[in-house]
Amino acid sequence: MTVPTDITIDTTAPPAAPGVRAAAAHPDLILGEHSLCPGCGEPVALRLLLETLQDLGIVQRSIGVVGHGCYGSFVRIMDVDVLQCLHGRAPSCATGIKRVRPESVVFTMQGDGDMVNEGLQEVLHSAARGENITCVLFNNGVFGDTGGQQTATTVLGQRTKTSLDGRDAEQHGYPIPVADLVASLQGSGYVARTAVSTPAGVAQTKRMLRRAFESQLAGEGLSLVEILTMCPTGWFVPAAEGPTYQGSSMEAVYGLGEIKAGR
Ligand SMILES: Cc1ncc(C[n+]2csc(CCOP(=O)(O)OP(=O)(O)O)c2C)c(N)n1
Ligand code: SF4
Ligand SMILES: [Mg+2]
Repeated sequence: MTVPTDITIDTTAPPAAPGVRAAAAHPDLILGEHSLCPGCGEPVALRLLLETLQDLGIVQRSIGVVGHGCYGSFVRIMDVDVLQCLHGRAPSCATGIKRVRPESVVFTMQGDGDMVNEGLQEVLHSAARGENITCVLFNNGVFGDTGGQQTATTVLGQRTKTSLDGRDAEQHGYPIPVADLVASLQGSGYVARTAVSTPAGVAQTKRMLRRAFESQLAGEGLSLVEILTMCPTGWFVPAAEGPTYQGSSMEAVYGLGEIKAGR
């Protein structure tokens, strides 16, 4: 991916009223175009995440820790301090940053392959320790970046590159509901599962992200927002059918809503 150099700023646009951020066609904290597939849900989730930091006025003290997956290319277009660490290790790196710089607002951005396959112990131990960080999971039920293989969150019956006839419990085991696991630990503060497949889901995701960061600001322990994101490429469905497919598969199985609010 190349970083665009021809970004223009409209200096003729009227300023927003004090304390009100103008609705921007292009989010302030995204520098240029992403390189992900048409119909991918991850750019939508990224925008909501960055808008939340802006809405809360915490951009300057926010530090993101990014895992490895298709969203990894966002580090080049995010106008927020970020570091990228080894697969699945983002919660541990975030722990270190937050402990050294407690005044910072620290978040992770991980996929299901990264968080639930490659680094499940990292997020669980961080939650058990009550680390005051916010973990954001982009869950599409596949290793999107490497071609759509099954992950630990793939739901039963879901077709992936390594489960062409659909995930089968006897052969592949059962999916891991990571948000529920994190919520069950005493050190977690706020935990929610949401989706970006509908306008209502987008609005709900924004509210939940805000509550998660407010929880961190209140020092309640680890907060986690699991965002179900479309991966039409990895699901073998046309881009336009991604939201419907997600609604009938992952959303139907996992269910959406707040799982834990405050401890
Ligand atoms: C230790 C290690 N394991 C696996 C890989 C390959 N790998 C890189 S990105 C990725 C997919 C990550 O999937 P996910 O976090 O779900 O992100 P998505 O692409 O679906 O957004 C994998 C398996 C690797 N590079 N190194
Ligand atoms: S493979 Fe899936 S997760 Fe990756 S960019 Fe394409 S749609 Fe998005
Ligand atoms: Mg994934």
